[in-house]
Amino acid sequence: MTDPDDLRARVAGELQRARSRSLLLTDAVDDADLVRQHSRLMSPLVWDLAHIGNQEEIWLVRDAGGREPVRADLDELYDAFKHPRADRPALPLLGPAAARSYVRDVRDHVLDVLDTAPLEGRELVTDAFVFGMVVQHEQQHDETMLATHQLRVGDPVLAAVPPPPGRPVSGEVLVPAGPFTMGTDFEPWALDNERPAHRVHVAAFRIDAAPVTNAEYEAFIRDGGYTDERWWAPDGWAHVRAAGLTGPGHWGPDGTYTRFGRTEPRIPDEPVVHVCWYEADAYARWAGKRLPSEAEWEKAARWDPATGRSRRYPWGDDDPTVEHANLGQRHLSPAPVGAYPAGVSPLGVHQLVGDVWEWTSSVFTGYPGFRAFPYREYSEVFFGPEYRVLRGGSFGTDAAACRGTFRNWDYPIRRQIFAGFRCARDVDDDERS
Ligand code: AVJ
Ligand code: FE
Repeated sequence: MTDPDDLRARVAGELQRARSRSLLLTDAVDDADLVRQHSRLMSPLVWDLAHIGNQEEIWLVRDAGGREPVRADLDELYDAFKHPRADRPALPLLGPAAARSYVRDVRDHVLDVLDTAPLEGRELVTDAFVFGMVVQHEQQHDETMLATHQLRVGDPVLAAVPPPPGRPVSGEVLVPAGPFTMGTDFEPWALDNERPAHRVHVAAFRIDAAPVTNAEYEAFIRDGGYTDERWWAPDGWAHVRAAGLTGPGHWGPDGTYTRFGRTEPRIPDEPVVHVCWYEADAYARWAGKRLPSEAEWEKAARWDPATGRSRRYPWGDDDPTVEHANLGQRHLSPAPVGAYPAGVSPLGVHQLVGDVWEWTSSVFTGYPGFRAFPYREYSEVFFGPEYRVLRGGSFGTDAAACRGTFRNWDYPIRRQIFAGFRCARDVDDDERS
């Protein structure tokens, strides 16, 4: 059992870390940029900021704390289900100064609640879970705001050290047939869709040892991949032509890409990013492979052949450090393949966590025995065939919102998120042993 005061200190530290990041992302631009909509797919940054505060008020000030509302009148404005992103700029939103002061007020109340919160108790999870959920909510919106920064036009305003160098990694890793434990009952901050733990039988398969790189993806384009219907799912073919796609998002002519306002030569051994599910699916077919299912991805990431146990992360049960994975906006790009030898899985698969979200072939559904917690709108209302699951987190994902069990989802046409992929392949009967 963790001492409640240690847990309190840890929660306070995580809340502070998330807030520093939110402020970094919103203080980096001027007020005109904060209220502007940089893409119809995204909210104005000032909406994200106040929405973070409003969710924190609802879950921690009112629900966990039992306190009076700070600003009950804001609930409607910042309810993501009431207003699609495209409509948010037209709302009577709090301006930059008012939004900043609102999130500060809410946070003051929350730290007060945290001082006396029992942080233990409930049936499914402890009270600390609600704090963990709010930390993850802020970090998830911070990643969304980072994606908005990528769509923003103008001079660069973000800076970071470059990622560590790569080393050659290629080929595939055989994952033998057999059951493994998918999902979790133990991970304290796991969200409802990661629960419960359940056994899944997975047939033998091969998975790429590293994510698909820019150089590999360029070969697909050079081979006419975007104009050859054979490689595309029917809906994907319709989309690629209607949208006029010719390569990943933010790629320019002459081998460049633009990220966070800087145009640079593409790095060949860096994982490709800003591709939609249809592009990943088409590449895989062209390569004679397919996308891994979610269960395959998680088995490759968590299953330890020595013990048969599922680990928290590919490298073991320890929380991520900068040696393990490219997470948390420490760098402003994916790292080249082979850059994280300390993060490799027991079977030898690299960079499953961090760098780029990885598209899987799976649609988003609840695990057997799923129970919505603490609200249906986090996951359950998204279950269904229209969303594909992504795994592993990106360079923009904070460790607080990233685990071997963590599930993300988006529409198959979307590529504003930091998404790439790796491929998998069935094992032929004569190869099985
Ligand atoms: C899990 C990233 C798809 O951003 O829509 C934020 C996370 N849920 N606020 C999203 C979320 C409510 C969610 N994703
Ligand atoms: Fe939200």
